[in-house]
Amino acid sequence: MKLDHLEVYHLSIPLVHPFETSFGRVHEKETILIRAVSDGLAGWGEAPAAAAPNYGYETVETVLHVIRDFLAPKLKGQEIAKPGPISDLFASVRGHNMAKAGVEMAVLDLLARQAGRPLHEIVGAKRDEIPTGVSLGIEPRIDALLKRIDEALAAGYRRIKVKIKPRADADVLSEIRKRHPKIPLMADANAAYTLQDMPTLKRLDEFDLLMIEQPLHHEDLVDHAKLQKELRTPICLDESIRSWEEGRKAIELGACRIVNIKPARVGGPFNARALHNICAGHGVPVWCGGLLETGVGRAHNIAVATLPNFTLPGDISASERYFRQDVIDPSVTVTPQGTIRVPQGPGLGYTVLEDRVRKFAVRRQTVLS
Ligand code: OSB
Ligand code: MG
Repeated sequence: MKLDHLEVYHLSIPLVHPFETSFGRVHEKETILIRAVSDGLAGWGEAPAAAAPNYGYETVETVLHVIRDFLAPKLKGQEIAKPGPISDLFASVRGHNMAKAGVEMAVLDLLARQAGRPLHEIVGAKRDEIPTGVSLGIEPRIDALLKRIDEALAAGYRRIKVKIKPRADADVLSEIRKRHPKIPLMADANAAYTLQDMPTLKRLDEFDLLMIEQPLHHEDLVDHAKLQKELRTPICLDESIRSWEEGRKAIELGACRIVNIKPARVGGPFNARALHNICAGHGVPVWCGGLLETGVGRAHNIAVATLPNFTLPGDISASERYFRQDVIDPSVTVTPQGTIRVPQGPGLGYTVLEDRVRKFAVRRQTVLS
């Protein structure tokens, strides 16, 4: 298979509810969708970078630049025989994992549709259903957060994750535990602490959290290992793990006991699978994180999350929690049991609504033709 056409859409979609983390608050999701075409069939991928380089250094601008000027030229005239880690072709481009992931996803969806097979049969495993949870942003008022927790529990979600930051941590968790002493609960700090905050971080042990996600610097492993020795609560790494090699090093150092796998963060679904396998080999459980993706990225995440070592409920929640209108049909829904049914149709298993994509697109560019 050779690509006839590759195009990139920059979308801006209003969020149903603003999302606040330790690094800031967003009211809309900016993202890049990639459409790959061969023989009249299209495949879709997503590079869910944001407008600003807060979670990672990539932004919608850098994704567009890197795909257009460096990745797309490598695909020109290239024969792609079968689904696989297309990001190998991009090895000479350092970093920019989200850009690489978005292209790999689009090509993978296209090949899967050509073969008439669902994505999860190619990059994941045979599974009908995956358990899932929610990630709740920081709220200016604790009552608002407690209400959102109640709603998520009533909807069936199996695990609650809340964002924390210095001075909005132990008190918040204490209020949650007063109301819900037993629910599966975790906290994500998005790199907001340092080892100087050891007393605060040690206090979090009293809340029986499933884990604390990325407490320290976004590229750190060594200090996380020091911290893990002092904590009863397992550390889960997100930002710090950008490849399966880093996953291996983190585990060998004792920097974490759990890994959040985001296919976009690690350069695509096949790198995500390699990271999953390394973790499985070390007995380290994983779960699938998210980056407020549209249905396109969400469907790719669902496929990867069917792999057997995704034993913990992740952050893949229903489309309606994020967007009034998603770009796929049907939108992603969650059962009253807190699971997502894995779609069985070819490729993503959802129809990409191209008129919706155009509606939310602020920019569109052909990068290969
Ligand atoms: O750290 O997991 C994170 C959203 C944006 C950037 C970083 C993170 C998140 C989330 C939400 O926690 C995940 C989601 O619901 O898609
Ligand atoms: Mg995180």
